[in-house]
Amino acid sequence: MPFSSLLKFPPIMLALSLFAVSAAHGGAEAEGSNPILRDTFTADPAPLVVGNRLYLYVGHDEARGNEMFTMREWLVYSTTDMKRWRKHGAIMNVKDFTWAKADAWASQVIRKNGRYWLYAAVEHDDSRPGKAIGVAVSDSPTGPFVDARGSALIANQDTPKGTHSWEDIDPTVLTDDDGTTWIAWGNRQAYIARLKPNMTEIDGPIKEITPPHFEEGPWLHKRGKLYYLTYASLDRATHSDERVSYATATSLDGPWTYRGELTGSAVNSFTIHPGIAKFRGKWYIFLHNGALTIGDLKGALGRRSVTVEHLRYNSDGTLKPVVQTTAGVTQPPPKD
Ligand code: FUB
Repeated sequence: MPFSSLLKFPPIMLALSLFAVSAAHGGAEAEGSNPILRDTFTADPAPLVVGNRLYLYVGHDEARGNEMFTMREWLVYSTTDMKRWRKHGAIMNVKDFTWAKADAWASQVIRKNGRYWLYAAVEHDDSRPGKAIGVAVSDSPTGPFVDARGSALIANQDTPKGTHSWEDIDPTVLTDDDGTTWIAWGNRQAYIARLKPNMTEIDGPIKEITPPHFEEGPWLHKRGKLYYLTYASLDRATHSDERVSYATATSLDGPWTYRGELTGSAVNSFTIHPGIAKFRGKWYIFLHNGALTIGDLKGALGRRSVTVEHLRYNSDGTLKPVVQTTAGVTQPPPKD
């Protein structure tokens, strides 16, 4: 809002609107503290840096009562300073994939050839039962996105050795230095494949790359010559909620070397879902938890909220443990 328009409002209204902003961040907490998005419940964060702006794609958690996940659409927010977040609204509804019947689950958007490509997990209709991955495209990072092929890019039947019908979820996409784009995804089984340059077809075989304790939510990124596969893990022998673990490789094809756990579990949430980006020279890891209350709706399995923490590397390329905090990135990274 420009300063000139503020002059139209009497002082009491100005005071109330400033209070609303500060109340939205919990009063005493610094702007940008965790959870970073507080206007609604959000999950499965997927950052994308475009110039001086970081876009954050999320699923919209709308569960009521004890519903598990009620997710119909994907939303996008953006920031230039990692403190103040601008809401851009919905970029696509699951109904826009006409072959899908429900579940706007985890997504990621990448930019290629000047366009923005959204890869997203949904529930396929009964013609190809099970979870599936769709691809949509837009000329703007804030959408709207439209289905780019009119059918699933990956359906349950494309991974016949998988153990269950919801294994084909949570796509993550990475364009390598040679220009080829790869997609990885999975639940309990993790897969990777190359995409054709048109971004809407798989190119060649689908390879299974399941690392130890892999549950879901893979995220691919590269730093220097090293590739990272960061994911929601569940060591059923010791934990009842997901944590984040990671593996590294010198080639996307593998072999992947397991590097252990990166985080503990999220507050009040069975799931945790990593998304990683380098922005203005610093590395960040986005996660979600169930800590937020909005009105009379308490955080829960299906009412999650996105958070962010600093991501730090050791000199050998391994990652330093990430502690989930309320201050998040409003504080400098911890000293070693
Ligand atoms: O948000 C729905 C599902 O929960 C995602 O696809 C998983 O990664 C988990 O966060």
